[in-house]
Amino acid sequence: MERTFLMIKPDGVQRGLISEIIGRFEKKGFTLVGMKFMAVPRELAEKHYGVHRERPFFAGLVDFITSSPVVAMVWEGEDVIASARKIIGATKPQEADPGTIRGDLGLTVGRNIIHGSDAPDTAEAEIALWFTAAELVSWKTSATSWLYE
Ligand code: DAT
Ligand code: MG
Repeated sequence: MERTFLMIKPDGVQRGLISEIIGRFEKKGFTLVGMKFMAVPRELAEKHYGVHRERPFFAGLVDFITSSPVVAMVWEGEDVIASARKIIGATKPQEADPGTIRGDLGLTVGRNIIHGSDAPDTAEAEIALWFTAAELVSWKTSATSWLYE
């Protein structure tokens, strides 16, 4: 089973979208294996977005992510990394399809509501960056046989 790292950003929390967003992944059938509501230390935000360090929007992005609490989560399921990216939608909400989180709920790239890992290697690194092994719970929903053949 694959795992991915998702984070409801400060705008999603401030706008009261936590349950709306979590509900989409729950209803899809994915399994929550870790979750914490937290203020993001600057060093963690800089590490998380390290790949964008040289981009002109980096400082603003780190300011934004550290400006207000986030919901950091790990979700599990078949193809959850790519599937969650589809549920999230394109980086720019103006380009995100209706039906996606960003397409339905967002307006601008700097306030695009949620982060999702983009590949298996980044998912593994981001899960390790945000969670300790003890903070992740391995469990199986009783709906498993109704979700998977
Ligand atoms: P994604 O979050 O879809 O993986 P990304 O990794 O390219 O997108 O960028 C990380 C975040 O940085 C993105 O969610 C919002 C911000 N960002 C990206 N491109 C931007 C831009 N051109 N201007 C402002 N912020 C940007
Ligand atoms: Mg990204």
